[in-house]
Amino acid sequence: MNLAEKTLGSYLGICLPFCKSSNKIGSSPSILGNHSYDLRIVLNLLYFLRFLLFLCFYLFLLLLITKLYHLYEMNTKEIKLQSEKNRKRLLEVAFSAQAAHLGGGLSSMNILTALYFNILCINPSNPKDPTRDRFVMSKGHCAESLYVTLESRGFFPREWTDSLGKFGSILAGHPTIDVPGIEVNTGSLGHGLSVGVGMALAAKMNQEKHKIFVLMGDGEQGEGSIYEAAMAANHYRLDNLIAIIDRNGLQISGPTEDVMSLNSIHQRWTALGWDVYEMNGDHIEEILSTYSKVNCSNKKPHLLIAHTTKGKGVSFMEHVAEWHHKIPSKEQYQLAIEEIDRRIKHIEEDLDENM
Ligand SMILES: Cc1ncc(C[n+]2csc(CCOP(=O)(O)OP(=O)(O)O)c2C)c(N)n1
Ligand SMILES: [Mg+2]
Repeated sequence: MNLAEKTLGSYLGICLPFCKSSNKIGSSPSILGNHSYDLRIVLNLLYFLRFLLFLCFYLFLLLLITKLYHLYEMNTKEIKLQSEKNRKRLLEVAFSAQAAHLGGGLSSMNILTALYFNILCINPSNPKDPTRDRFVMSKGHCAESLYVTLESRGFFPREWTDSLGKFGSILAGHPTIDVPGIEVNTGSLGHGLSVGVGMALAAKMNQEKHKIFVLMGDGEQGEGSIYEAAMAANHYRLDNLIAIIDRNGLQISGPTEDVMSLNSIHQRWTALGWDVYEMNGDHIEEILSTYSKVNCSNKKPHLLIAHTTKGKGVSFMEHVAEWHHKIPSKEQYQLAIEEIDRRIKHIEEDLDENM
């Protein structure tokens, strides 16, 4: 055996753990006989080719994973962009109607966009599809944020949202079932979860696979009926029910802890038998990754506590209680739009670069 064969043999021995006889190449002439060097070289070449083939396969896998991750990232950025566009639209319709709940609408915008553009299984061209996931906007005072989300997802035309606050508009100040995509009339706080429990129980009884999502406010947590619903959800093991609390720390008149302290929402709901998660609701990535951990067959209802910022996305509205229901002046409105436009431009440029 010459040096070249030895080197190639040991090289293949190291690089080809999957080649059963690679460690014997070049060191055991008995396998092939003494005068079969040519055959051995052919065999070595074949092993080498096999090595190349595996290498290509691994490289291809790596490429595929990178591509999928890139697609995931793009998807997240596109949802972020949509959320910013919806924030802008919310301000437009609020300013034109001279009415809206901006603070809580802005804090829940990322949650709504993540739900409607990624999580919910829905069909805007067939809003009553029996297999659809159900969404209940229990914090119904933030109707305008739901309307702009439904508009952007194609449930109804832009003109409907433009008519908000005008005589004869189909869109009322609180959600009603007259509007395609809206499942329940809400606005009186504390009722959404009870309705959601009923929907989840009905789905279980009918052996239907859809899920029920309920979005509540943190101030809303002062409503006692929520805890009756929470107990029933645990009793009936409604693992098809996902409740979300927009934990923005403020309610109508000030901090939730001053108005009616909540202490640990996490411990409270865990004690009620729920499967509880906490996430940064201002981050689309975290909303999506937290939701991906939810196991909808663990016999427990799920609660996602979304830590958010009331007034998120408009600096002068953030963490300020009065923006719960206040409408900006013309100057404030322009400032807010400029701020959101800057972010939209930034995300769009980022998306263009990565195309
Ligand atoms: C039963 C009931 N009581 C009072 C109100 C008046 N109200 C409207 S919004 C609101 C505060 C809600 O605060 P929160 O749940 O924290 O909502 P967000 O901060 O997300 O806007 C109150 C008390 C109501 N809509 N329903
Ligand atoms: Mg709140």
